[in-house]
Amino acid sequence: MRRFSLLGIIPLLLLLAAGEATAHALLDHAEPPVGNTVATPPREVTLWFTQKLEPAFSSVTVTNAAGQRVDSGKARVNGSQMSVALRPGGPGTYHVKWQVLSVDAHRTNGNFTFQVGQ
Ligand SMILES: [Cu+2]
Repeated sequence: MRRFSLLGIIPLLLLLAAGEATAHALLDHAEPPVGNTVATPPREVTLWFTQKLEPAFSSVTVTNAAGQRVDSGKARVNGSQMSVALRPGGPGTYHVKWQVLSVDAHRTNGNFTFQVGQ
C-alpha cells in the first residue's frame, strides 16, 4: 500500500518540477550584475529573463541613491531581454524594480540593487 502511493506521487512531482522550471519569466541575470558595484553610473540597465516577454506589459524603473528616477521610462524588450537607458545619477545604491508579462500570460515582478562607486 505504501509502495503504491509513493510510486504514484513520483510522476506528479516530476510534472510539477518541470512545469515550475518553464513557468513564468524570472530574472536570470542583469547588467550591472545584481548586488555588484560598478565604478561609474551605467548608461543603461539590462535584465535577462527565463522566458520571452510581452513588450507592451513589461517595464522597469531605476532610482538613484536620492530616490530620484534616472531611467528614461522607455524600456526596450527584445525576446527575453529588457533594457532601459539611464541618465547620470551620481554614486550610491541604485534600486531596480521590474514587472513583466511573459508570453505564457503570467505576471511577475521583483527588484534588486547595485552600487555605483564614488
Ligand atoms: Cu508562467
